[in-house]
Amino acid sequence: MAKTVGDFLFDRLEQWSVRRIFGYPGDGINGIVTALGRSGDRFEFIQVRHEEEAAFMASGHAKLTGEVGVCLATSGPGAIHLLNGLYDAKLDHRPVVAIVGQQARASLGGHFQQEVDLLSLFKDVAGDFVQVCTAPEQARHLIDRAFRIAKSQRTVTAIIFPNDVQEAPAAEPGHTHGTIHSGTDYASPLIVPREADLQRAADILNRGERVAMLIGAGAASAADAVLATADRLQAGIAKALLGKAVLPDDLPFSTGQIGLLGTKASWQLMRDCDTLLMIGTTFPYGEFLPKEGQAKAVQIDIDPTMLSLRYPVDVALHGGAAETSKALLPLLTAKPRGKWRETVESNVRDWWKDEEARAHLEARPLNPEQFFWDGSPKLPENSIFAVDTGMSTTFFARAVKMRGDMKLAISGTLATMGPAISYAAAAKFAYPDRPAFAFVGDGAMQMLGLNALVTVAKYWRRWRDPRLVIAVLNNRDLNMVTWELRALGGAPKVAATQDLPDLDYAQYARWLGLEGLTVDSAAAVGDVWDTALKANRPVVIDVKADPNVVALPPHATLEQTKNLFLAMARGDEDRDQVLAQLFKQLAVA
Ligand SMILES: Cc1ncc(C[n+]2csc(CCOP(=O)(O)OP(=O)(O)O)c2C)c(N)n1
Ligand SMILES: [Mg+2]
Repeated sequence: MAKTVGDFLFDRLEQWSVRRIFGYPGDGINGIVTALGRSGDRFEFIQVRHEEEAAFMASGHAKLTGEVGVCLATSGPGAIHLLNGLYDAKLDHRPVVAIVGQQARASLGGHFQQEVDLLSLFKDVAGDFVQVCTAPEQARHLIDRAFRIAKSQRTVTAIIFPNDVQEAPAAEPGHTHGTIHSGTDYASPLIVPREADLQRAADILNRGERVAMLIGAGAASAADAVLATADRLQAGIAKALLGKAVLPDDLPFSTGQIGLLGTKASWQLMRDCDTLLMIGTTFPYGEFLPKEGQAKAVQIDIDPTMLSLRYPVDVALHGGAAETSKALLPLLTAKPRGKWRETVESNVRDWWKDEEARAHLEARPLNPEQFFWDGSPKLPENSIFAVDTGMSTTFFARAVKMRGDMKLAISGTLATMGPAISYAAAAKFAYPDRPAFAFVGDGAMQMLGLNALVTVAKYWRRWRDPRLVIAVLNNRDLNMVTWELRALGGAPKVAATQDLPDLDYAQYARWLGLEGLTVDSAAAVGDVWDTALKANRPVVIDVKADPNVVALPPHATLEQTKNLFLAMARGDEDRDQVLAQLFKQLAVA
């Protein structure tokens, strides 16, 4: 049989080194699905429950491997379901290619069933490249460009295939006027700023007496150079959430996370520094950075659109994190160890002491922070973590210490609920020998996690190391937003919007053939971790968490504290428990 455009698509995906495709079928992509069926074992197709999962898995794959993630969905509803996961990848600058179906060319514009204007739908999320394949000859350059643009610009691209084109005979472009002749290679560059600009940056950093560094996910390949720089400048290093795995958390001069879920030591670092060096970060909250004018600043970013955006820097270096930091290093003069570094280190020690005390404050039935703190030293050095949006993010950010070769996927900029189990499952496909962990709120679990768990149940036997531990923070509340209502809005908890139904997540896991555990007391935390880490299949731990454990920002402002008390005074239904927890915490810090 002559090759169809669908067959050609898979040949070309293979040339772009694609091995795994996350997706869901529909008659809008029947011509692609049948070609996949003919493609032998060249691809691993991962069937999800919901197309949003497929997009989260593609995004997670890209976040964890650095490769392009690929997702496939049908026309209309399938394409629409992809959107949130695609935005997650786009906003965190990760390469994902979405392949979707469309109605036949002849029916377009006919208000036909499942006909959605997909170019308009994807125009924002895949604004860097989204095209309809209207002729077989077009397939080659649309695929090549979708991949090259996604890779080189670290963004999301999309190709839309009408279903009759999928089944049409494949065709190469002719050698005539107006034909396009594309190819598949892409080699990413090393980008290094000019010597004179590096010198300007070095002059600032050399003059600084109290240097702070802030690193993000963009510094992932630059860990050695970052450490050498910090050593030379006697700097303290704070980490944006997405940069948490870049450096281990036991460095005495690393202040850990920054921001609302960050540490007091990071806040002190930024408050007291006279010089700031930012590398590979788009950390959004300006109020946690030095006040304008307080610090001289240098920034390094491979994406020029992210330069001088959070703090008006004196030198904005467009360059790769590793190669630029390395080029800068010989221009930096070594500072002697002095009071600044000592203060940073003593703040870090104080922070960890307070954090340990906070994690062990009594709560009913269990202080969720303790679950994270006590689990942290038990986690293998090659663990891969996926953290959902909610209080898990805060507790993970503060209480889990990165070590060894740990990796992390989080929805940073979109901060969407729902991706953690999909990220973790994508991790297990990409790194089947490494244990993975998903930390998920009960809201996120009910939103998409219950479905994603079915996907886990379908595939886990393929993983050489079957350990995938899913910890559900069961607080029967959309807790993070409840705290936001209280501390930012001065409003009491609104039960109608915030309360969640209780479910037995452990029982649900067992029902799917997975292991299910429940922990509801401080004394049982160690054992539940040990049991989960020894399991011979994926495990769900139902963590019965106290929703009234306060996670205050590192330096709760007067305004936030006032709001919290106002919310209580206005009749918050959990007032007594919240105040009791709050006073316990205030006694620590
Ligand atoms: C898709 C989506 N919807 C709503 C939100 C707003 N939001 C952020 S955190 C949160 C609460 C999450 O609740 P849960 O998963 O139970 O975690 P918890 O904070 O209770 O630990 C909500 C509703 C969001 N970020 N993403
Ligand atoms: Mg919750």
